This record gives sequence, structure tokens and C-alpha cells, in this order.
Amino acid sequence: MKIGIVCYPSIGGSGIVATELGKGLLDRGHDIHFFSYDLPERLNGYSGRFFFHHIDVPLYPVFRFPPYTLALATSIAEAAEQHQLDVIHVHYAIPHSTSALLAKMMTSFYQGKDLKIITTLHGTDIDLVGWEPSYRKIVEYSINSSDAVTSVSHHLKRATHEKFRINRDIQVIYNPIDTELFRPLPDRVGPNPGKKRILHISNFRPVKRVVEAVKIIDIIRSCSNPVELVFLGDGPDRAEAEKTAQQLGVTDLVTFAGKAHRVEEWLQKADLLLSTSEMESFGMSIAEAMSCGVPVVAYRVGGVPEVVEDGIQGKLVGVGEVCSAAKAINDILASKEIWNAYSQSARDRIVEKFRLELITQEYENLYARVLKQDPVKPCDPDPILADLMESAGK
Ligand code: GMT
Repeated sequence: MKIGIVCYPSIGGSGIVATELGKGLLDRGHDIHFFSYDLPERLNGYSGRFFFHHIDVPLYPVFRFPPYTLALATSIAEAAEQHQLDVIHVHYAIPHSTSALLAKMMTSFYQGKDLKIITTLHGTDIDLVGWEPSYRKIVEYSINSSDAVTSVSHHLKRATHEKFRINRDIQVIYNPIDTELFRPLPDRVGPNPGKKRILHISNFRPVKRVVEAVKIIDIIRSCSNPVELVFLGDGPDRAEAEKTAQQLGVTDLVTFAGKAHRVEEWLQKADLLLSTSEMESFGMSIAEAMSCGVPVVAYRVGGVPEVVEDGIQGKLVGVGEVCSAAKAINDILASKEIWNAYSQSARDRIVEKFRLELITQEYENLYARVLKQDPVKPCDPDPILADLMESAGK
């Protein structure tokens, strides 16, 4: 198949999912065209044979806000015509899904061809940005008008149905993990001797509650296990986390290592992955850590319990329960038996349920099914109109 993949390029879950999936599809012999405003992070140094379409958004003095959505739509439509693409798979609804719909209309108009659109919902495109009144209606319309829609967890599927008026099925397909790249070190037999390393990976946005990770380390230092906390990533709340570390007197235990390019190497050497996010529809860094055999302590939110099972691959605690999180970390790091059991189970779970080959096959099946589907009119209005008329008493 000839497949277009649209994503954000920056270090972040949805871009990672899109590129990992693209690589999986390349391995299976498909032609893959990536569309983004920069080369996605995980394609850097990748030598597979893919096409990259750079979205160029010309600046013009009249534009206060350059119309990226239109430039993307144009690029997709032109590539679809030039390369005869079969399917466009967009990651993150805003604005990718809308751009793809415009491209679909253009392809129909100019070529009389039905370009199939698949939208994968990732999280904040539904429950944060997508829920802004300025975008709500167009997000709803774009979801309803796609040829197929997937979400990365059951939690996100439920949230989408709760928030929006969706007149179609949403298929849950979990995120893919490259279990060959994210694998335990071969000679690893337990937690590191001596100081234990806790990793926290994020873009330091408020939803990640990074300051609480520092507070957790402050609590653990009074326990018997010597620990250190390494933050990977960067973003708006980093300064506050640094300030908190100073105020609590734990600067010698906390490292801010910035954006890491070979995350797998950090994970392989870590003893535990800590997630303090107040929302994760899936939690890519949690799954990648588990794939490396690293136990997890996380807040019990969103789709996280679909990835890590409480008491089997790690521990889940309530949002903001820093004392419980500290105790859970200490319990895991203090016992070689518990650590080994969690570590093995974490690796097994990812290989069994989330490995790249398996998830790639699920998407491949979806593409094949959609290609056989009859063309849908953009947003079949019937159920929504009927509903509207009923509520208007007509
Ligand atoms: O919302 C974000 O944090 C960004 C977004 C992304 O584009 O990176 O992350 C979301 O998608 C990831 C990939 O599916 C999930 O692993 C994250 O849990 C999800 N983030 C949230 O739900 C907050």
C-alpha cells in the first residue's frame, strides 16, 4: 500500500507513535510518506526508504497566524495525486484531521478518487485542545467525516464519546513499541547495586506535575535506599522543578539531563520509571520503560492502567499521593524478588500486547478494510441532524 502519515515532529508521544508505526510498515514493504513541518525526531539517522514531505508555511505580512492547516492540506493532496497514495493516516486530530479532509475533497474534485482518511486520537487533541470552544465543532466534524477513527486506549475512546457527538465506531489500537530496540540489557539480573536510578521522562508541561517527582525524591531519601532522580526532557515547568529541588535541599539527588535522543539507553540502565502525570491517555514512556524490563510507579489516570497492571509490573497510586508513591518506589527498590518479578512481567506484557509487529498488523488490517469500504460523504449528517431536530422539538 501507499500510505501517508501525518504527525508532529517533536519529541512527544503522538509523533513517536506515528514514526514507529511508519517504520513498522516500511519493514512490511509498504511505501510510506511522512508529512510534517520538520523531520520527526525518530527518523533522524534512520536509513529506511521513506518519503518526507516538508510542510512549508509561507509567511506573509497580512497573516498574523500562518495557515498551516491549508499548507498541509495542499501538500497531502498534491502528494496523493503525484504518488497515487491509497490512505492518509493522521496522528492527533488538530488540525491534521481537518487538513486531510480538505485533501480528500480536493482529490475527489481533481481526480475523481476517494482518498481514505484515518484519524488516530491521542489525548489532548480530545480532552484539552480539542475541547476548546474555538475548535470543538471542527474536531467533532473531522472525526465524524474520517473513513476510520482509532484511539490509543479504551479510556480515550470513552472520553471521546462522552465529550463529542460521535456517530461512528472508534477502534482502540494500542500504541506500538519497538521491543527490539527497547529491550533489557542482556546481563541485567536485578536492580543496580548501590544508588538506584529513577527516571522521569516528560515535556515538563503542567499536566506532568514534575514538581511532585522532586517531592517524592525528598521523601524517599529518608528511607534506606540511596536514590537519584534523572529528568529527561525539557519544557515550561523545569525552572519550578529546579527551584523546588533547591528549596528541599535535594539538588545533589536530582539531575536535569535535557532532551535525550537515545532514550532506550537511559531506560536500560534505570531502576524505575516514575510518572506523575495527572492525565495520560496511554503513556508511551511507561510502555517503553516496561519493554526494557523497568518497573513503573505512576498515578492511576486515563489509559495508564491499560498499560501497567497495579501490583504486577509496578504500582499505581492516586494523583498527588506523593507519600504513597514514595513508599511504592521504596518497596520495589528494596526487594530484589519484587523488582525481578515486576521487571520480567513488564517485558512480557509489552512483547505480548504492544509489540510493533502486532500493532502494525492491526493497522494494516484496518487500512485494507477501509480501502474496501464504500465512499462516505463527508460527515454523514443523518444521526446528528435527527438528534438536533429532536432536541429542538421538530
Ligand atoms: O498530550 C500530550 O502530552 C501530547 C501527546 C503527544 O502528541 O505526544 O501525548 C498523548 O499521546 C501519546 C501517544 O499516544 C500518549 O502516550 C500520551 O499519554 C498522550 N498524552 C496525554 O494524554 C496527556
